[in-house]
Amino acid sequence: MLQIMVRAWLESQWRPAYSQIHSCLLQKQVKNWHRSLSITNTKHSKSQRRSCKANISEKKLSRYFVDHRKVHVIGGKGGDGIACFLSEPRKEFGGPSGGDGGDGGHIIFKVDQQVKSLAYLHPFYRGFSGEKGGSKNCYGSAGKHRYIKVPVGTIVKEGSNLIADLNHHGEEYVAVYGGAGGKGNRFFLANDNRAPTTATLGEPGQERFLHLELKTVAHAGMIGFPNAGKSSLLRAISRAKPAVAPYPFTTLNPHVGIVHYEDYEQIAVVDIPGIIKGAHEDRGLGLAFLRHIERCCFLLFVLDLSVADPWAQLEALKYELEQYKVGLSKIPHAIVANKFDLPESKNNLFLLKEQVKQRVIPLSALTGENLEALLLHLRELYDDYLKAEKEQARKPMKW
Ligand SMILES: Nc1nc2c(ncn2[C@@H]2O[C@H](COP(=O)(O)OP(=O)(O)OP(=O)(O)O)[C@@H](O)[C@H]2O)c(=O)[nH]1
Ligand SMILES: [Mg+2]
Repeated sequence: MLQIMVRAWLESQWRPAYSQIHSCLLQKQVKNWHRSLSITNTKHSKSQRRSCKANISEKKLSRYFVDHRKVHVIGGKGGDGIACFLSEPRKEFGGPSGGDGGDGGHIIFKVDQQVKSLAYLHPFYRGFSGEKGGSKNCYGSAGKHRYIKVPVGTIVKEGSNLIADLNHHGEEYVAVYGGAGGKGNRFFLANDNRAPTTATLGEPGQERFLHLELKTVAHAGMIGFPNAGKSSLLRAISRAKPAVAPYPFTTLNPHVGIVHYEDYEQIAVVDIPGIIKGAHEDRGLGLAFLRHIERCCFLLFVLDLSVADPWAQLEALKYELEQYKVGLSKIPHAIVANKFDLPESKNNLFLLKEQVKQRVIPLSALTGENLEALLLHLRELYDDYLKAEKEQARKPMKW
């Protein structure tokens, strides 16, 4: 009602000659008046605003995404035992009554699926110490255990020895034990020594220098040359939003996307930065990122059909994988020929099929052409993986 009155008043003020020029302005004014006058509508207009998260740039993301860290950990020190004697009315010589110190707290790595990187880990952790013992045989309380959250897929190494492989949410690994608490003089009471004055100190906690590495856990890993369209493909089949641009090395960090199927099965696909010929000699971004596909159950080789000799890309990729880890290129895989929408791709596909014996899936991540074939093949690979795990009585990785 108020709005109508305001509008009528404004319209009476302004002559129709100006109305065309000022109609926009007028509407804005009315809107603003209306906003300042109506509280409920202001609230409503705020809620209409889209609250979408701004994408973090790849360079910024590199700061947050840390996949290896050196950590120095020391367990909590045990509390000291004390030496004292009880003496109270009617019990003047009550005997030794020094209590034991509490044990120091451990430091425990605990897997949390909400944590995605090792960036939040500090270089040094010290466990909580136990309290020292008290008089009247009171024991000191033990130090609390300190939990450090790590992402799924973290491996813990000491020197070159692998000591823990943390793969499931909630899994724990005791990195260092806290020291044992010292003994109070009550502990040393014996028949031949009725008044011991000995009490021992708490032991220091265990100390270790550990190296944590994150190996992203996903079912499928996408491998390809820079600009082959890996990120575009991940955007097309999942809700992940890796950056896409027409220059090489757009992707600088691994990105995981989840492909959903009608029967609620979910397949995790990881897109890692592009690999070039000679990456094992540290060319391009090197092979360090291959640690993120080491655990993948199957691979997707993404080839760019618009370049001449796309099979040379495939051979180079397989060679680089073998240089990183023998046998890595032989795990189950699919060959995806991207950019099928481009005119030169038709002929290249024909030549590629002649060179490669395996099935090639031509598709276009840009137009979405033939994506269903990839999704179906991905599911076949996933079902084979489930079957193999079942036969070996192992728990398959589920998302
Ligand atoms: N015509 C056409 N262009 C595509 C297709 N897929 C990707 N592109 C383009 O290719 C360029 C590179 O795509 P990206 O998805 O960033 O490639 P990438 O493999 O992730 O590259 P890096 O992150 O550098 O390794 C972009 O300009 C895309 O628009 C496709 O199917 N057809
Ligand atoms: Mg990319």
